[in-house]
This record gives sequence, C-alpha cells and structure tokens, in this order.
Amino acid sequence: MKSNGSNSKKDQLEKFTTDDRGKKLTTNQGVKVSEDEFSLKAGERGPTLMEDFHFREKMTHFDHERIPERIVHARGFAAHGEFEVYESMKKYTKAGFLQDPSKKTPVFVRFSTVAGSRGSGELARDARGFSTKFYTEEGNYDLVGNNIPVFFIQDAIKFPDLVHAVKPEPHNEMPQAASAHDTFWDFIANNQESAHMVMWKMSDRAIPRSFRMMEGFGVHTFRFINEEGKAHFVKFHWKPVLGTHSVVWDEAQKINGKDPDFHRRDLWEAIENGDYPEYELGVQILSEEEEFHFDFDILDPTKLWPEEDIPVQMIGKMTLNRNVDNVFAETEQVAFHPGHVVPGIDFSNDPLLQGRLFSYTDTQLIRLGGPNFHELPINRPVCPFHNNQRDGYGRQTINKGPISYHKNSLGNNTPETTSEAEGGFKHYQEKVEGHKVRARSESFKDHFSQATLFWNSMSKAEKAHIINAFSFELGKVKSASVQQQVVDMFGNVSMELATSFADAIGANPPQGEDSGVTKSSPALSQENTVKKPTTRKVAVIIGSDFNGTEVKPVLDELKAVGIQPKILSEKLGVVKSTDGIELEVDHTFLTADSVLFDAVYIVSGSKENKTFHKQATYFTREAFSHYKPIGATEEGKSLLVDKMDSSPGVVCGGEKKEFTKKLIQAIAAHRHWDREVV
Ligand code: HDE
Repeated sequence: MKSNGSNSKKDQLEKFTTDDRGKKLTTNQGVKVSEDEFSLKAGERGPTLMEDFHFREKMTHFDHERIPERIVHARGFAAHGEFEVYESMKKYTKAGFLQDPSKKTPVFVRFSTVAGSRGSGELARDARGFSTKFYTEEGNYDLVGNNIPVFFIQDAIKFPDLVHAVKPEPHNEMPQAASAHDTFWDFIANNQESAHMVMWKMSDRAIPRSFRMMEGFGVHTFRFINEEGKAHFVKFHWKPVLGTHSVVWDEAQKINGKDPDFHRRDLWEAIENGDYPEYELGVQILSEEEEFHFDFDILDPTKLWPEEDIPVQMIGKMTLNRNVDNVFAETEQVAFHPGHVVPGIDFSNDPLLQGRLFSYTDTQLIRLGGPNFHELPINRPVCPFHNNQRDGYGRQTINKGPISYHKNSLGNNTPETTSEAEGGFKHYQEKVEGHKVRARSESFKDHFSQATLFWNSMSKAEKAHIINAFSFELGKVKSASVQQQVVDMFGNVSMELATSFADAIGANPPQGEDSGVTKSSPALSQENTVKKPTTRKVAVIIGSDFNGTEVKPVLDELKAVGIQPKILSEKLGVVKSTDGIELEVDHTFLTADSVLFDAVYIVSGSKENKTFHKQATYFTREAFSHYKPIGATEEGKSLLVDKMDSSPGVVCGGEKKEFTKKLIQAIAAHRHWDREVV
C-alpha cells in the first residue's frame, strides 16, 4: 500500500470511474446514437417499431434500475477516508493495519438509520449504523457497528421478529421510520432482554445532531490475536473528535419535514468544505483469564463494559475526506459483513454475532443479485484475490486456464494455501465442549442492571428527555395492555422513570421495585462529552442598515474558530450596513428554519419592517425553545421576548471582544438545558 498522498482504494476506483461529459452518446454496445428524442415509428403518427434497439435498450435498463433496499439500514450515506494507528498494537494483534503508524489504510464508512425505508427522514428516533470497511493489504476488514453499544436481543434467531415488530405494521404499512407503535412495544414488553437498548433508544443518542457527532461501537466482543497466537477479548469504539451531541425531539420531527436529508447534507457539506470528520478508534481489552471477572457475561450483547472499569484506549484515528462520486455505485452497492476479518482479528461466541456471520452474505445475494458482489468496485479488496470460485450472475473476472479446483497437479496445486506464519488466516483454536441445546446461558438472564446503570448515569436534562420519549412513544400506542406491560417492565429499571411516563399516558404506576443498582458511569452521559464550537452553523438574522462596525468583527471571529455564520434575511441578494459593509444573503425565512441551525445571532437592522420582525421573532423563539445559544446586538435585543435576554446561553450586546468570547463559549456548549422554556 502506498501511504501519504496516494490512496490505493482511490486509485482502484478511478479505473472504474467514467465521466460522460463531452462524450458522444452511444448505446451500451458502443454504437453512436443519432436521435434520442423520438422513438422509431411507422410514419409520424404511427406505432413504435420493435426494431428500435436504442429505445428498447434504454427503456429496459431504466425498468431494471432499482434493486431491493437493505432489509434494515436501508437509508444510509457514506464517505471515503483513511485510518492511521497511533502506535503498533503488536502486543495484542498481528492485524497488519494496526502495526505501522506511518501507514494510511483507506476506509469507506456508511452511516444509516435502521428501521426506515430508503427515502425516509433521517431524524427518526432510531439507532444509527456505523459501518467501516478497512481496505487493508491483507484483505478487507469490516467493523459493522452501531452508535449504541448494546443490542435489543441476545440471540440472532430473534432478529426477524424484532425487525418485523419495529417496521411499519403490515396491515396498513404505518408508521414509517418510527418505533412509536403497538407492535414494537409489544415486542419489547415480551422480550425483556431489550430493556438496556431501549433505554439508549429513548435517550438523546437516538437523535444525533450529526453523523460527525456520534460514537460508534462494534457491540460484540471480538478477539485480538497476536503473532504468538495469544488471544485477548476486545470491544471496539469510535469516538468523534467533535464530541457526541444530539438534537431535541421536537426539533428532530421538524427537521424531518424541513430537510429530510439533514444528516447526509451535513456530512457531504463538511467534507466539501474541508472540515473532515474525525473519529478516534478506541479499544477495551480483557485477557482471556478475565473472562469471568464481571457481574455480566462478556458474550452478552445487551451488556457494555463500563469505561470506568475497563478503560478505552485510543489506538488510532479515522478521517473522512472524500465524498462518493456516485451514491448507487458506492453507497448502495457496498456490502458489509462482520465476517470480513483479517488475520489478528477473530470472533467470540456471542450468539448474536454468530448469527450475523450467516446473515450478511445471504442478504447480499438477493440485494446485489448473485455471488459476485465482491467484484463490484467498492467491494474489491486492494490486495490481489485468487481462488477456484467461478461464474455466476454478473461475473467480471476472466479467469484463465482450465484449473478451477483444489487440489490439482496440472496447475502445480495453485492457487495455493498460505501457512499461518506467512499470513494465512487461521481461526483461533478455542476449546469448545457441550451438548447441542436450544438454550440461553443463566449468565445472560439479568436484563435490568445495566439499564439502571444507564439511567443513573444520565444528567437531569437527559433523564427528562428519556421520560418524554417514553411518554411520546407509548402515547402513540393504542393498546392499553401493551402500555401497562411496558410500564411494569421499566419499573424494573427505575421506578422514577416508569412512574413518570405511566402518569403521562394514563397507565397505572408500576408495582414492585427496580433493580436496585446505584452505580453510574459518567462516560455514558453526553453532558461529559467534548464541547467545541467548530463547524457549528449560526443563523445571522439581519436586515439592511445594520451596524457594520459592530457586526463584521464578530462574524470574522466566529469564522476564525471554525463557526459557520449564515446570513438570513427577508430576501436573497445583499444587505448593506449604514457604514458601507455588504453581506451576501445565504437564506431567507422561507428557505431556512431555526431547526437547521445550531445557534442564532440577531443583528436586526433599523429598516426592518413588521413582517421581518414577526418572522425573526418566531425563528428566535423556536431556537430558544430548543435550548440553542443566542447572541444579540443592542438593536437585536428587541426580538428577545419573555425575558429571554436573561436566560442561560443568551449573550447580549456589550463590549465587542467580550461579547464574541461569550457567544463562542455558548455555541461550544451546544445546548443550554438549564434554561426555563416558556
Ligand atoms: Fe445488522 N444487518 N444484523 N446489525 N447491520 C444488516 O445486512 C443482522 C446487528 C448493522 O451500511 C443487513 O447488508 C442480524 C447488530 C449495520 O450496509 C442484514 C442481526 C449491529 C448494517 C443484517 C443484526 C448491526 C446492518 C441488512 C442480529 C451493530 C448496515 C443489509 C443477529 C453491531 C450495513 C445488509 C450497511 C445491516 C443482519 C444485528 C449493524 C440483514 C441477523 C447487533 C450498521 O444482513
């Protein structure tokens, strides 16, 4: 692999990339086309002729443009990038891409929602997929994770049931991309291993501000294997350099209408602007001897490893620096699979992981139409690949010679196998013993302790959001029996939580008591995340005749720390200050909305009229109610009604430098939860 500058995957993809601009229009057979507007007819007003091969080819291809969308994670968006390890991980793993800090490994990352179909809104309350394909010199390694570290179920056999329950109900195909309906909650109440994951799903984690601001988790326990063949258990984490941040639920629902592409647009624009999203790769490592040292089973995918007990070591960084050229060819056709591993990485016996190892290839066969999907440009490894697999739909490789079997003498028994010492993959030789049983280990039976741990770790605002989420979701459930079952179930997690939402939905309070866990894990709260102003979008509400000397330096300083002020006025064009400064307007009140911004800076302007005032006040009030930072000039203060000006996160007038400093701090804080919203 070439490092620095060149990227082996990019070079490979370029061979398959074509630019049709400036070229002659041809059929797929390469025949130049003389007419592309009129089909061939028997007479000007006559029927179309069968022999019009150009028409038939064009129409047939069009008729077959669609492929089945992913059964889950249908709506997604992806980007290219690179991964670098900080220092050799030799002690734990022999994986080639984790040895040399000077090496850059190309990656392709797809983010997704889970339940919605391909055209659904991106701000659904849902887990997010976070899949990474590392194109290593030893083959492709896929880390197919989520932004939530645990899962709903403990055994893969229940996955079809879970997905049937959360997808739109089959009799009327409603609701789209939402879990707020009877079948989902009926599944939850009757499959209580889901309690921990549901807590995450009802939390702010399920409505991220951006793909650039969410964590990723491998979920399962995997194994690292070193050169000596020694194994360690490992959990994978992605930590976003910008911190983990979310929107509020009311905002999420409005964004889905105002800009259903909000997350992909955010990612696309960040990369186009050169604000490359970065994530650190973290690992939690346990020796084999420590397998039974915990009050949970490390093979249970409904459990996390508390970071305070088993620290996350940061071992490398991934930077997404290139948008795709074609969403279908790359994002849609990419085929991830947790079973795509390289020497040095191996599986554990987590029964969910074991089932996934079957499902992913199987699904690609229907989705991508046959067994040759590994030949699609986005899926090809950057290292050579040779074997005796042949033929099938869409085969591209032209394998020479008569030999397509192993063992052989006619081809000197090639392609030949490689010993483990020379880099051949050898499965970790774990000793396994047991009866064939359909059963679940006793050690998997505590469903509530970590759900309570999560609840205990939340801030006051985060707890309030969770109560609201349950109240919303169950408020949409029609069956009183299902509602009550869910209340009773979550009484095991927290009586405070279950009593609160029982009250909101008119159910009886839960009976009994909760798990009694008092421990908390500060790492689980987004309150404790990194807070930076970089790449935050600020709506600058401005009319003509504003005070340029006051405003221009503020805008310049915001830009200097990476904040993106966007000029918002009544109409497009320019707004002029009384002292000759002109600003180009980016958005009007019609094309933008407060939910599409992180903060507001109200400049106003003396010539503003009543409509301006009305629209600007509405905009500001909404941003305020979503706890967003607000800055206002002396003049702009007139838009702050209901004592907003004395609220947390609202910065007004004053000395220029001090004002800007405070505004930047308020923006970095992301949201001001201690604000009284009226
Ligand atoms: Fe998946 N999952 N999954 N999943 N999953 C798919 O594969 C499946 C699970 C995840 O961007 C499918 O190519 C089973 C956990 C992501 O292309 C399918 C089980 C985690 C993506 C499938 C799980 C994930 C998928 C559908 C339970 C987090 C999107 C399309 C045993 C660690 C990949 C496809 C992309 C996609 C099966 C559970 C993450 C059907 C059977 C746990 C990020 O094969």
